Amino acid sequence: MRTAKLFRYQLSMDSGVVLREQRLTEREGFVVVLEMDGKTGLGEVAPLPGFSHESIEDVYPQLVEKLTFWKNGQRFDYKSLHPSVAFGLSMAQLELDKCLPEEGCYQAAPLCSGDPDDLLHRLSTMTGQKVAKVKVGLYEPIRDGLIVSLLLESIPDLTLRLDANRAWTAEQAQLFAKKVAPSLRQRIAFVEEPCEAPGDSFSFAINTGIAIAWDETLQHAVRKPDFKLQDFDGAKAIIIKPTLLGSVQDCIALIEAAKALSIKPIISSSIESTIGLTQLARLSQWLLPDEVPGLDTVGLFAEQLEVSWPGCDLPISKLEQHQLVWQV
Ligand code: OSB
Ligand code: MG
Repeated sequence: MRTAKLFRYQLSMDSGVVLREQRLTEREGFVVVLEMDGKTGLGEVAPLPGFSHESIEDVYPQLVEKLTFWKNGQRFDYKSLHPSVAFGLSMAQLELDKCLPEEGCYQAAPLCSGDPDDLLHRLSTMTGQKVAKVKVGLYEPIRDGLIVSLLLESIPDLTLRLDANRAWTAEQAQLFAKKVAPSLRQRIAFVEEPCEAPGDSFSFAINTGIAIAWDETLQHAVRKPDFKLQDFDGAKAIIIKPTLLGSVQDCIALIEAAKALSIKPIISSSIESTIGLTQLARLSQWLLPDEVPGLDTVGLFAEQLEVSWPGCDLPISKLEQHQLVWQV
């Protein structure tokens, strides 16, 4: 006996969350609940406005169609689905099949988008590998360079991941690099997407010796039919955001391809609720046990959904309190 339910959730965000110059006051998405032979699998389908190409309205008919097929005994086929739908359905199926190990990596790289004192405080309580992520490109590149140097000099065992979200011109990226002494540059694990043009990001890496990672460039490229990861081997790392990329199987294939090219894959959040976020933590622990994932986004919310992120004391709203929009 198979049943499928589709919930539509709305979660309030912490007040100051800004994405692509837009304030995000509320996060919306669907949660799929599959039940079969007393087992349950959950999957989150939550296109991220400004990042996903599909909208929340686009995903609903695909979900209803695929869940109807599933109810009738068919297997999911993830080809030609919106990435967020492929991710959510494949995750629900994986959980139903008990193929997603329980253990998760909840030690996400702490995210800092302004106050270095706040980050210093959080890092002082961190055990193990000290990795943090700092958003750059929001202020003057020289100021970013000075803050990065200050952090690296204050904490000798700290490694930083920086994310510029393509904010810099080639010249601005150069101004940033000039403020970071060459002896400190290896402790920048990578800068995600320093420049608007991927070619400029690549030149930045060559000229400064500071490694780069592809995020937007990768999310964009995987949509093309002739995509080959080999074409992106100028980067030290790739940021894997399953909600923007597709099924768990596609993510695994990309991780394997990256490993073969000695590119570090990093599983990261697209601001999923705690349902999707804890599954990403489990996926990361399973596939990349030695890598700290980029999942420090629970703090952007004002509430958790159904399950708790370890150590997070935000209130939890239960799935049943949200709208059950469809079931079969
Ligand atoms: O800028 O990389 C981004 C989340 C949603 C959309 C865009 C971004 C992010 C993150 C996730 O930064 C957290 C992380 O990668 O550590
Ligand atoms: Mg990024």
